[in-house]
Amino acid sequence: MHSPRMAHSGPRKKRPRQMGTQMASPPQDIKFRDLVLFILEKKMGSTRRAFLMELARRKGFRVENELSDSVTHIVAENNSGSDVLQWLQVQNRRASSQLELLDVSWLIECMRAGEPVEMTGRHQLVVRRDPAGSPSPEPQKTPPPAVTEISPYACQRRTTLNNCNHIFTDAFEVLAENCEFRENDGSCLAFMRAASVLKSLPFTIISMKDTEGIPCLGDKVKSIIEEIIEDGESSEVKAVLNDERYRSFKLFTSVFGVGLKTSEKWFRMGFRTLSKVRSDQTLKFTQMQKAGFLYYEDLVSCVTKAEAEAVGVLVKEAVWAFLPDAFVTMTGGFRRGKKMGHDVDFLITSPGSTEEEEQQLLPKVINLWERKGLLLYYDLVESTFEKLKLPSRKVDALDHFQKCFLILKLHHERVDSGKSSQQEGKTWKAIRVDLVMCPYECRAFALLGWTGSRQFERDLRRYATHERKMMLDNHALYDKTKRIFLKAESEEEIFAHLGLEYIDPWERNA
Ligand code: DCT
Ligand code: MG
Repeated sequence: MHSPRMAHSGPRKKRPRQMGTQMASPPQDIKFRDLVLFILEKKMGSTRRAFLMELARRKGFRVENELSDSVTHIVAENNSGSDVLQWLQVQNRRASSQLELLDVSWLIECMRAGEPVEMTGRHQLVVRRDPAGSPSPEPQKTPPPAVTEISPYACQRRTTLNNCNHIFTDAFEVLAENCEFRENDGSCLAFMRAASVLKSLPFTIISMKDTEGIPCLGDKVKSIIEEIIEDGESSEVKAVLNDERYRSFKLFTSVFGVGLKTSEKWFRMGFRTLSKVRSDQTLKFTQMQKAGFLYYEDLVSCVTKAEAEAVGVLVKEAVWAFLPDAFVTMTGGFRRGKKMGHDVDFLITSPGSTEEEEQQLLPKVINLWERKGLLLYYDLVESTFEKLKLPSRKVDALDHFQKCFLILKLHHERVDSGKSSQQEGKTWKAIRVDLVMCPYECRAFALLGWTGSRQFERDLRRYATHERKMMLDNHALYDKTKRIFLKAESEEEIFAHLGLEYIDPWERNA
């Protein structure tokens, strides 16, 4: 559970860090006379103990060097209640109801609050068993709930679509995008990680105190959070939203087929609007960009869940016409429970087909749609997949499966719940669809990879590399220590190989 939050009051200024341990502390005024603390060195170590003692004294707590009779609170780290009781016994001191046995987390919360905080079950050390021959311990206290430390890896957090920190995550996403447009990868990643961790929180940040202990929030990020808490907005975000380069890039990249390079070019040439770009006679457009302009209105209006389902029916009809045993799974954002998407992603795999049948499927499907007049654009990318190749080391690597990026014509009558944003007289909507064909043995890895989110995938790979000495990509998982490929039939098995708790797709909206 989260500690009670206080309204943020004081002016925004950087507090001086008061953490030096080198200087001997001058005598401090004792503010809280009812408490006399003693910090146990056992398992904590003398350096950390000295640091905590000094910090607590600075904050006005009375901290004893020795265990005297006046001590009311014993603070320990990595010790159970029984451990502390045993230690007390050696010191010839009896446990009593006057003596509180507390975990260091209580002291740390007091340090943050600048005053004693309430002692709850999670702070109080539990005496599990009566140590042989020891005096009867105090009645058992309620066991602490599992410590909920937030992992710096998105794959160890559950992130549903219930984002209660939109006001912050929207800001960081704008800043991340701006950094991406300026090819400032380091800052881009920092802002994306900040947005991602805030999305996983079960509470709204309302004061800076709430940000304590949350990973991935650097000083820069914190100063922006502080500004939003106090002013309701960030001046930096406001400036970015008004920035010419940001606005132009945002506009240009909203066209299917236009990436950073093209945006940069158009921006340098002085273009600021799409209509000027479109009507320019000197510019050359790729097939993809031509399709992007042609179906621009439909494609920017996003795909609804009902439209995605209707596309799913189309895809299954076509795939099963050629490979009746194939599995067709909707992946991407819709598998994570999103109600809207920029495209619809499908993973196709067939247990019974030969390599050649597998390779022929997507061309056949495209051909069928072409004959039916449903194909508005397609780009078929042939597989470059090699079975024995090690997984890629890159966290953002593309995979090597055969795939097809399409724009399909979806007739309104095929969409359940009636009309999608209909234009006068137009009976269909252009929809972006990605189809991926993968060998049956790879299906769990491909499904995990294509379900996203991108941040979740990046952190899965980063976690595999840095915490497990393994390599994970959309095709396979390789254990570098054992030098073997780890097989998996399901996503659950991949999480298990990685030693991770299973995270359901709707909890991967990192
Ligand atoms: N992906 C991948 N390799 C790619 C492209 C995507 O592994 N070359 C993964 C990452 C997320 C997932 O596939 C789906 O990608 P998108 O459709 O881009 O993202 P989305 O989460 O479905 O979001 P949107 O709603 O915008 O489609
Ligand atoms: Mg998608």
